[in-house]
Amino acid sequence: MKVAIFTKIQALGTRVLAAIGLVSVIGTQSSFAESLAGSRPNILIIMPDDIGASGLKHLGAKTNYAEHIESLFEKGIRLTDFHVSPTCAPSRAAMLTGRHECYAGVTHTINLRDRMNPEQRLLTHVLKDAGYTTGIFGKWHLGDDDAYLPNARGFDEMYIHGAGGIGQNYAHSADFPNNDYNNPVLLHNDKVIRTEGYCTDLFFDQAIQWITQQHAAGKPFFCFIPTNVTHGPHIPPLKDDGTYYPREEILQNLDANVGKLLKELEAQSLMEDTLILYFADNGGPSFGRLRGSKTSPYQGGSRVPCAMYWKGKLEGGREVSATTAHLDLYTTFAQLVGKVDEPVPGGEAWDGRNMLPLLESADAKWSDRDLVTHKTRWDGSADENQYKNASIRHGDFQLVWNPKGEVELYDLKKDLQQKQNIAAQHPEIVSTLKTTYDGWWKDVRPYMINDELENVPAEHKPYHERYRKAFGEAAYKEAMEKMTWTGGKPFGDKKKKKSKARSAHD
Ligand SMILES: [Ca+2]
Repeated sequence: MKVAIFTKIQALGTRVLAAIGLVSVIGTQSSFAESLAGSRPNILIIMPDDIGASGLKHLGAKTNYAEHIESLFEKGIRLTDFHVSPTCAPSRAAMLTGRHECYAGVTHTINLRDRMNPEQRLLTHVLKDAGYTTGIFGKWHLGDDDAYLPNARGFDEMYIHGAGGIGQNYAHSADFPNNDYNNPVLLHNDKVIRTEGYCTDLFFDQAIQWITQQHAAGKPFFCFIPTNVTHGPHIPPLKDDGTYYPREEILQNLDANVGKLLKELEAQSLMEDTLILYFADNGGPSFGRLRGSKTSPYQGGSRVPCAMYWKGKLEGGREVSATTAHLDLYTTFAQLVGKVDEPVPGGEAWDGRNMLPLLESADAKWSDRDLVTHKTRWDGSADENQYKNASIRHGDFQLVWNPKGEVELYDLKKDLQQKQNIAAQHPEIVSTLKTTYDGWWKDVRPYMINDELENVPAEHKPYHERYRKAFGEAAYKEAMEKMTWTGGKPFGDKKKKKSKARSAHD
């Protein structure tokens, strides 16, 4: 069956590639080494929010706030053309489903359009079927109602904040009222809990405790740590004297937590049995290397640092320049944990692939692929936005529809920063890529189940209801009176209005 899956991917890839005439390298089944398939390591993903290349000296950061994170890139495999979605909820949906996020109905980060289709089979289900135990510590952002929470979506353990960030308060996407990065109220499985400590410390400490328990019980685990930092507002840890550390401490604190986790894995002799992934959830600071950032259809919106470290198993310090993506993790992990019969979600040329061959061998062949990016988050109808803030990649070429809907073409091999629009010189490539994109849109459009929702209430805040039920009406009323838009201190209190602050970390 394993052969059948690979053969299907290759056949699809070959057919599409041949059709558009942009073939560069085509892999064959016989060239794939498969020594990692079925090796069943623990899997650990650290995915900070909006972090981009912050703190990473090898990608141009001027100051080193991230020595432990950087060490993963030094000791592990660096994927230099790894892509995620341009914003938060979409990236999570694509990673968990192995397909573009629109197939899961996720077309926004708020407005109930961040709710991942509850019918969808997820990566967590694959892993659980393979005997893994699964835990999430941090930011979920794929629906706040009970039926959408991680515990209902294949996670055995859940220790999370609500909505898209601690303290967020949109009409249909709200965290616990007046929540803060320091001493946050969190949802721990079926309990609403008050905590003491800084959010990132809490998420990592809980993850370490959980990992220790799983290890003691002899269970292979999937541990997902999607932190809310470094998304805005940028609220740093609180000192004992009631003042705050500098804003840079947010990243230093994150790095210290990564260091603490790595040290703990080493102490428990888990390093040789654990595949560790680190990547940003969407585009962010790139120090001028890439055009655009979060929400952008250009490379800066989706191309993010990604390291994969597995002590003794993956060749350290090697770069993988093949075009890879978060939507490859579903099928890659299915193979890794021995679920070799797991169907490839979708199975189209624009869907996820098994990237194990790239991890196993520097000589692995990897055919060019169709990779679609869309900002989503549109106002108005989906169809009005088919050709806005979108792009399709194949090989070195990326076709972009800018915010005005104008067509641009870039050769990334010659022009990674996307300064030279060569659409006029290559009408045949524009036409071929557009045809593929149109096929993708036609295929995915019926899956956008959260667009055109009917009878949407003016407000919908499940975390407010949980707070009220847990702590009573008086406590809820008090929290509501104190709450600012951001819900955070000190920046929320000072601004008293919607914050548009973006990460300024370098
Ligand atoms: Ca994000």
